[in-house]
Amino acid sequence: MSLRELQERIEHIKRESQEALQRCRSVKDCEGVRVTFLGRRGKVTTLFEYLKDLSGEERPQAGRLLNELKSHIEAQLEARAYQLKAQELEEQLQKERLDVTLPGRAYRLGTLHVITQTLREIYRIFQQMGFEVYQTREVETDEMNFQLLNIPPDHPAREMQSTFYTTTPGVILRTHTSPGQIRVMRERCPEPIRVILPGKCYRYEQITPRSEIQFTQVEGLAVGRGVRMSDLKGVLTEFARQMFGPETAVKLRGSYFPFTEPSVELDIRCILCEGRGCRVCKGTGWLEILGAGMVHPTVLQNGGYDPEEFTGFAFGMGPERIAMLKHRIEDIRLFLGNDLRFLEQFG
Ligand code: FA5
Repeated sequence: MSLRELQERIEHIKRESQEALQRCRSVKDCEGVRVTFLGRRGKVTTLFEYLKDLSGEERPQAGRLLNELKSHIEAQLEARAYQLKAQELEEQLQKERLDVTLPGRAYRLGTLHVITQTLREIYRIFQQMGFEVYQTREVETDEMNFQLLNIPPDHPAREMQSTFYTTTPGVILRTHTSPGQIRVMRERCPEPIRVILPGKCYRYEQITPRSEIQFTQVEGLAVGRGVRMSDLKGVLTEFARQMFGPETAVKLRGSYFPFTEPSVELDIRCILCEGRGCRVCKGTGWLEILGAGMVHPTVLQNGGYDPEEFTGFAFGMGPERIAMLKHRIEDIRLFLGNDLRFLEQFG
């Protein structure tokens, strides 16, 4: 082959390779073009074999032209492959399109149970008045739950709190949080005390819209020198106003508990009818929210305090009844009924 013929072949291959690259639809196709032209048996590679047919003067020029052709095709290949790769990526992105403006899936968070919320509100109010939260046990002894609170075995007051017994004699589920009074007094004596004792209580009772067999109570106890009934009244009035609103009217009504003397119950003016009388307050205009009184001297003594020197007040309330009044819930059984339609209202 003459130099001239070689030059023509080079021009031809250049065009041919260019056209082949234009036909490429993928990076893989480009690889095919590379093999056709630059592979070991490729069209450019085989052209180098003709160099030996040329004269000594022509050979360097022909060699240069062939090398240029090789570089040219390599560069074209690279450019086309790059272009196709970008195109493939673009197509892939289009196909797997992700719309980041779509709203995310809502993550369903649970909420605190309405009784937990009520308890926390009660803690907040009493903590502001200097009361500390003191937790005691739910499984109690008959002695703590009754006897040390001035309720001996044959006392008629036991009838008011029907008891769940365990198989262990003398061990019961507490019927109220008051046994915590004895426990905290025995632990703190002779220090002054200002605590609230929250927790679950159990009574073997008929379940009704107002009574459950498991419910919550929050007990309060203050012991010190010179603690008076007026202190109790002040604390409870403040509590009622914070819980039910600043305009809430309260009334202490004489009552009876074996572990307090005198004993009272706290009524608030009916928050539904504002005292005019309705179904909830049974026409009286008042709602009972807790029991309270001055700690009985015998109970103080059982706690280790000398009743000649110390006095105290105590109160006990039911957060379920408070939540029922606040949120106008008509049936206590809803609290433990696990009906989400009810529970979700207190989010
Ligand atoms: C007592 O349990 C006294 N220990 C309260 C007390 C403490 C008085 C300290 C004086 C000094 P009572 O049985 O009334 O009292 O219960 C107190 C509150 O617990 C009630 O007002 C009510 O809100 C709640 N309660 C009682 N029994 C049930 C029940 N079965 N279901 C739901 N709540 C109840």
